[in-house]
Amino acid sequence: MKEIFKNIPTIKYEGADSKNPLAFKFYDPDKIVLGKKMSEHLPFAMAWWHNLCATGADMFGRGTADKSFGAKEGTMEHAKAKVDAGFEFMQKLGIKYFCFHDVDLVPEADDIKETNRRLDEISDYILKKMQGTDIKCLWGTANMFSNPRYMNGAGSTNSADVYAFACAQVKKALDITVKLDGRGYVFWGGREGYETLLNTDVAFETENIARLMRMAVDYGRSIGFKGDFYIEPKPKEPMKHQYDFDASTAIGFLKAHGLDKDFKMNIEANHATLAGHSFRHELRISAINGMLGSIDANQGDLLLGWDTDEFPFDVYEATWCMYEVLKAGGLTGGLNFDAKNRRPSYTDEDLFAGYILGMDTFALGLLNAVKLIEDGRLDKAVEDRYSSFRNTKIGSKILNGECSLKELSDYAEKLGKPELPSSGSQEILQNIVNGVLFKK
Ligand code: XUL
Ligand code: CO
Repeated sequence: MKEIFKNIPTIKYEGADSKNPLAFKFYDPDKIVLGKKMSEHLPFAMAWWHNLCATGADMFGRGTADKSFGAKEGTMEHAKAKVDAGFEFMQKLGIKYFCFHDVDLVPEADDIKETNRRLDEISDYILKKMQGTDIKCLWGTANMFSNPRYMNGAGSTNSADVYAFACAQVKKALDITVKLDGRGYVFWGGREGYETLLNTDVAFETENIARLMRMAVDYGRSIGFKGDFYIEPKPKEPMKHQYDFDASTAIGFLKAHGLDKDFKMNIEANHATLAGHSFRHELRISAINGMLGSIDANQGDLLLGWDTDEFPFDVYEATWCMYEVLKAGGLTGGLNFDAKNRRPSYTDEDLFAGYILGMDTFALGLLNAVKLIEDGRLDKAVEDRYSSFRNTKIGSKILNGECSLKELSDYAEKLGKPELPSSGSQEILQNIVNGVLFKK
């Protein structure tokens, strides 16, 4: 097999003192952390779309990066060259998983029968590539937002024929995901939302989305898919309002439609901040509902109001992410870098450097989270903060559901005036965090 990234060696762990831009400084895959290899805590995945397809084009200019990989774009030779490039990339970085949309893999034809034939051909090719490696599929999905037919969404479309096409794409993407033994299947809302309520029947559209998901679950289980389905919440962009606004909204939707046993959340950092939440908030809401499945690891720019999909660089954010993940007992999914190089970073070296940055940032996040958990003071502070519910008679009665509103009212009247709650101690806790993280 011809080497594609000829100037890039296999990326190794060299430690924090290394000045080599093509080496890991913190990600040491075999290092044991809390009894598990770092690589097991951090199941990193490559996103086919950003890494092998996107060239840096934006609405003001065409791409800057060459992703032809020696083949003519729009051909099956190119589709295969992308597979070769992707596997070489993952092997050089020691990445064990990949994620894809159907049309990341092959150029979409005018007729869906031909697109599906191409998908069969490329998935045979990928399957062959996977043999003899330890590379696996994290999740697959169908792109139901790029083609003009999805201008009004897929499940939320007003056209029954377009709805049928969306179902056809989901069916095929599930077939391919199962064929590649994927751990999960993702629904990102795409254009499932609306531009104006003047022309929109929200109840109708959300029922139709649920119907599509129910059919996907039934079909997936019928062909032996044992993994999780995921919703990837996002509040806006491309639509003004998207139905899967955030984790709470998506979880409520799943419960209302009886889909919560088959679905979990795929939380993306940049989507969380677009929803006006922290990444950590979205992870916590998912975790307390038993629905923290997988993560799209990236970050946004707080000065920009859109989905910039940057590589993770913020070590505090990665620390809180891994804190939540460890507390939740790990991920059944993985950490997919739904991230792209900035437009002026267009070289092969930049492509690898983005992943090295993301992997090192998450390795630091993991090590930091372990330090904070082992220190124990944050846990203790949270526990102590609610102690009045455990250490007093009235508190325990409330927790056990043994009080009526009337009894509590009588209790309050007897008391006359409660003491103020204990201090929130936020600044003390923040000092503890820095003390633990930056201890020499
Ligand atoms: C878009 C986004 C998607 C999903 C998969 O904002 O995050 O790439 O991850 O459809
Ligand atoms: Co994403």
